[in-house]
Amino acid sequence: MTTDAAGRPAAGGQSPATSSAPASSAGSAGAAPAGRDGTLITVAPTGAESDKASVPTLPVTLDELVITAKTCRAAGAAVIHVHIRDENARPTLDLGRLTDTVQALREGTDLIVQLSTGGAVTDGFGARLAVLDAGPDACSLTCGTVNFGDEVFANPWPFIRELYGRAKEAGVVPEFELFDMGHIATLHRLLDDLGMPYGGHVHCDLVMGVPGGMPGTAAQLVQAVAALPRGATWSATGVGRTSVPVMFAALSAGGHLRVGMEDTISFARGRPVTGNTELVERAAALAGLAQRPAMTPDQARAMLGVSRR
Ligand code: KMH
Ligand code: ZN
Repeated sequence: MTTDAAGRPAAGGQSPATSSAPASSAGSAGAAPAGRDGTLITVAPTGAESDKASVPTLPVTLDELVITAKTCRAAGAAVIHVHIRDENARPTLDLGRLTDTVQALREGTDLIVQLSTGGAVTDGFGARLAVLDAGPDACSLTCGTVNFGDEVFANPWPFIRELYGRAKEAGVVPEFELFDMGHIATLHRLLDDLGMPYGGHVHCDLVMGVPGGMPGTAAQLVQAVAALPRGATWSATGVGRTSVPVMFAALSAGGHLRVGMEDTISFARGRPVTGNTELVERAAALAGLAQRPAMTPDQARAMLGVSRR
C-alpha cells in the first residue's frame, strides 16, 4: 500500500471504484472487501432531531456548517452528510438554502457533499425528492420505513423507487441507509429491479441503535454485513450510546465509519460532545489503530464512484 504524507492510503491502493458484481441479489455471500486499506469517515454534523437551544454546539447556520466541514476535513472526514436549518434553527428542505449550502461546502472544502433525502420525520415526499435539484455529489436513500423513537420515518417502496430513479437521472450517487434487516432485503429488490446506481458502486450505511431499528451490537452488525449485496462497501453508525461499540465492530469487520452530532451528542457517559471535530478525531484515531487510516476525499471518490464537480 502506498501512503501520502499524512499516512493515508494512496488512491491507487484502493479497490476499483466500480463494482463488476451483478445487481442481482442472487448468491449474495456478504460484502467484498473493497476499500480495505483505508477508512472512509463520514461526518453527519447536524441532523434534524437535536434542538439548538439544548445543544448550543450544534452547527445550524451556513457559516457554522462550513467551519465545521473544514475542521472535520482536517481531522479525517471525507464525506459530509448534510441536513440544514432555517433562520430559526429548525430543520428545512428549502431548495435555495440547500443549493447555497452545496455551493458553499464545495467552495470551502473538497469534501464529498451528501445531502440528506431523509430530512425530518415531518417532511413530505415531494420536498424530499426535490433535494436532488440542489445538485449534490451524493444523497442518502433509506431503504424502508422504521419506527424512529416515538415517530415513524416513512419510506414506502414507491418512494424509494422514485428517489433511486431520479438520483440516477441526476447523476447523484446514493448511499443506502439501512436501519433494519428488512431494509437490506429492499436494497436487493431495488438493485434487482432497477440495476446499479449512478457511479456503478453500492455503498451502504448501517444505522444502528435507533429505537425501533436494529440494535447497535457487534452480533447484529456481523449479521447485517453478511446480508449485503456482493461487492458493496459499507459504513456503520451507532446512534447514541452505541456509537463507540459500533465503531469498534465496524473497524474490526472491515467497514467504514459515520460519526457526528446527528447521531450522538455525548462523547462519553455524562460528557456532552463539544463539537463534531472531536468525534471525527476519535474515529480517525481508531481507524489509524486499526491500520486502516482515514481516506482523503479523492480516495473516497474513487471508491464510491463519485466524480469531481
Ligand atoms: N432525520 C431522520 C428522520 C437521512 O438523513 O437520510 C432521517 C435521516 C436519514 O436522518
Ligand atoms: Zn441524516
